[in-house]
Amino acid sequence: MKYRQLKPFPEAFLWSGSTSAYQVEGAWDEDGKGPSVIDARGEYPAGTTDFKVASDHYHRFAEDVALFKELGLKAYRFSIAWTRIIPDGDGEVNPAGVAFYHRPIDALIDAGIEPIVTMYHFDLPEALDAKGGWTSRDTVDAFARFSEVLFAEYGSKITYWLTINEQNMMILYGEAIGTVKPGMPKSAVYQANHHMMLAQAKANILCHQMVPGAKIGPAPNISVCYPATSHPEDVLAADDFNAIRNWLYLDMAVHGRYNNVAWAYLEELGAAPSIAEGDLEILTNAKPDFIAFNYYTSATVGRASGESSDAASVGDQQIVVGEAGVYAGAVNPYLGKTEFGWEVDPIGFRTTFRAIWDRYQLPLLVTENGLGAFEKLEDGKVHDSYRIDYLRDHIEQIQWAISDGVEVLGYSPWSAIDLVSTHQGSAKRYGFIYVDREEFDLKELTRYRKDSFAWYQKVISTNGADLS
Ligand code: BGP
Repeated sequence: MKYRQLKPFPEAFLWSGSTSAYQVEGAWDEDGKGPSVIDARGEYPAGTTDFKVASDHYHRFAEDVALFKELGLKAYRFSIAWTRIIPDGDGEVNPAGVAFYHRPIDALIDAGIEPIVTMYHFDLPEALDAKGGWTSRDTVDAFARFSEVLFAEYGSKITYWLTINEQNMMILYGEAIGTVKPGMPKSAVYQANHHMMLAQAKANILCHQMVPGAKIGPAPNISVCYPATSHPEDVLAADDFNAIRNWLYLDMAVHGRYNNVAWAYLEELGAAPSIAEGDLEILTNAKPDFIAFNYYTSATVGRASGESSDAASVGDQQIVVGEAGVYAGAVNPYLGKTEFGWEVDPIGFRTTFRAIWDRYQLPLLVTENGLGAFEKLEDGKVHDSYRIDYLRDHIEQIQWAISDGVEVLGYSPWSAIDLVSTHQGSAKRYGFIYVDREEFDLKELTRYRKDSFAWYQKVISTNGADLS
């Protein structure tokens, strides 16, 4: 439906930008930080580097926050590395790590920027992984304790908390991300998933007990899934994939129960997790204040033929990998693609807003959305008109969603500043700010404003009224 009159963005709309600790900070072993599974990730895609220096934000946060202020950000979403706070995940708290995060948080607050904290963004402490990681129930308690430290330490400064970034992607594409060991059986993967859900629920409950006024929510990657055709079996396959990819995670986070279709799928797979006494009570007692979600593109699937060839080889988090007998990944012929093969679907963004709002009626916060591209600095400039187009097209759809009656708290595009991509190293850039480094040559790591910087600055200063 098109409206002649669009509703404006709310006055308090959080125009934001996003990063995560391991992708932006560097200083991977400084000041007592322990190794995470990402640091320990042995194999990187050919030609890419690791996250040891990243964008060196750890040492340059003051300069970066000054740039965010100039950009006009109302909020900034970043993650706290568990391994800085508790280097081995469940042992001693590291005072230097705790002290560190006070500095960027204070700098943000001084700059009038609302800090939005992700508590866990893919970087599980390696020491916990060595003890079974999320397949062990002990990791649930370790996360709950970590969350207590965060709430006690930063609760007076942080209003918006995100529990776990893209839990669904860690489960579905964990081997590619580096959070699931190659060959781990599905039963173990979904037991780990159950434990993450419990950990999230415990953190949610603790947050409400410890920090009056704080708001906390999950942050999965949610995209509507289209059927490849109107064939009823394709429609059913899309419905299945929506349940397995999206609603499994949000039904649990919001209502504390397993989605019935997803549960039936897990039983069929022999991967239904064991649920201990008391788990369901914890899960239902957790009440998120909002739903955060990451959106890059929609997904399209068709019916599975039942052959193993339905399962494409490992893709990444935005390229659907089919599953034999369940659904087959399909290409949407109506959508263009980025240089990295991700389809671009702004209207799917609006449809996704509607779908989440319809199901849960909780305010929505977009915590990632953006365009990865190869970029070159020329005379100190990056002319990223393609990024401006991508972001404009998506911001327009937020306004359509708002006009549909969806409550939207804010928009945090990926990424505030260039950082190391999860899959393709430093060559794949997303930021408004260019960081001058190559894959293997760190150069000076000097910051430059891209064309999209001035554009987003104008968008924010007009509260979304001028997207030109
Ligand atoms: C999301 C992750 C981010 C980021 C982004 C872009 O799944 O939450 O950490 O990496 O995707 O992905 P990539 O870096 O692979 O292009």
